[in-house]
Amino acid sequence: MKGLFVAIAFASLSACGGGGYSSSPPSNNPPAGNTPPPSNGISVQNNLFSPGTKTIAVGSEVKWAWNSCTNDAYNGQTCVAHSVTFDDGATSPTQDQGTYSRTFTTAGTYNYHCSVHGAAMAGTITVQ
Ligand SMILES: [Cu+2]
Repeated sequence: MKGLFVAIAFASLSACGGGGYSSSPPSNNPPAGNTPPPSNGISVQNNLFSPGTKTIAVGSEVKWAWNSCTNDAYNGQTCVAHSVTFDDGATSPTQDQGTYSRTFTTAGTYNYHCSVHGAAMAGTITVQ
């Protein structure tokens, strides 16, 4: 995953004319703490899960990727902590960066929410 960030950074520099130096303010670059949403995965944002509902086949793994960092005015970034916490007790850590994966081996409806933001930040996985 680190290599992808390097590739993105290099592409950004190239877009500015190359030369290894960019005069663009860091606020034009994607925050380094974010993880690009995985293919067929779910992005953890401020303050929602995208997509919020998902239907998968029994045995499938779902991956959540945190994209809760925003650039600030001081060349840094601010990242907000969230979790993926299921009603059945399974949970990710409360974290502001990274990923979480869960494999669903039994058909059913799995409701989850963010332990920080409660019912206002919730999602559902339907396994069939
Ligand atoms: Cu949250």
